[in-house]
Amino acid sequence: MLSLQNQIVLITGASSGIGASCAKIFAQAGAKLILAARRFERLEELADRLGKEFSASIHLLQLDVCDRTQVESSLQSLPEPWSNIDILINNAGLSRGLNKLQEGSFQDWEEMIDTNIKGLLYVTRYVVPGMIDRGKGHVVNIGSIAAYQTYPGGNVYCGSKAAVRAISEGLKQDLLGTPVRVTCVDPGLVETEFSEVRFHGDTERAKKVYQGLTPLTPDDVADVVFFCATRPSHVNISQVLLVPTDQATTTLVHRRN
Ligand code: NDP
Ligand code: 8X3
Repeated sequence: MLSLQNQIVLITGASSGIGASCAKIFAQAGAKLILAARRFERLEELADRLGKEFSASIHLLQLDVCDRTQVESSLQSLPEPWSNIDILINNAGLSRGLNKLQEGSFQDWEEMIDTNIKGLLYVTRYVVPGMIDRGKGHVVNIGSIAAYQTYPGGNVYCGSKAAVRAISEGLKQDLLGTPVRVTCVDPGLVETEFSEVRFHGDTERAKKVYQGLTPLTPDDVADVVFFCATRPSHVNISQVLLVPTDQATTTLVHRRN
């Protein structure tokens, strides 16, 4: 495993799924982690595990990325050794509902847009200027296959991930001439709490999403994020689309039952 000793990595949405797996792989490589999410007790449990397993150095932030004032104050009041963020993993995100647009819930729409688009923008806006000043940095955005292919009922979620794709491209263009890299990692089906959140806690419906196929694991995605973040500084992996072998498009999947 490559060493990331003394690298500071901020991961949003680290309390579950892909974010928690990213925390594990970067901790294993010796990075110092800032783990952010709303569920603080989850972060504490994760930090405890990673501390025991890898002697990881971890700073926790209870943070709702939708709250711009909170994002600003949390990031601007980071204690000195933690403020020089080298790698930002914008992972916090969610889907809510799978309704036809004409029957959609305003609250679900706002939650997705506020988290997946505006939250990502707020965190990026407060972190990237420091990267430019220090002449070093990497932003990894977790997008989705949903950015490329809209599926029925996916309307606003797919739109939010298409925005992440466009914003990642825009940031890369705006950072041209600086050493700061931008990567968008776009996974297909990954079994996490994602579908439980989408279906507002309906675990039976959530399980069916992955039934009969072998989905990606959050560790599979973290592996890719880690690979992108550990290339030589002249190499920028701009986009990665990774899907389960059982998935060809958002809607074309192979199920064995
Ligand atoms: P999980 O539901 O397991 O994890 C989502 C994470 O985002 C949690 O840690 C949650 O923490 C955090 N989060 C949600 N809202 C906020 C908020 N307002 N402020 C801070 N943190 C927040 O799902 P995944 O791990 O699957 O999702 C991670 C990312 O991957 C998302 O952006 C998702 O869109 C994307 N993705 C997922 C795929 C999948 O199939 N699972 C495929 C493609 C992309 P907390 O609730 O504690 O705040
Ligand atoms: C998550 C993957 O296909 O459920 O972004 O939208 S999908």
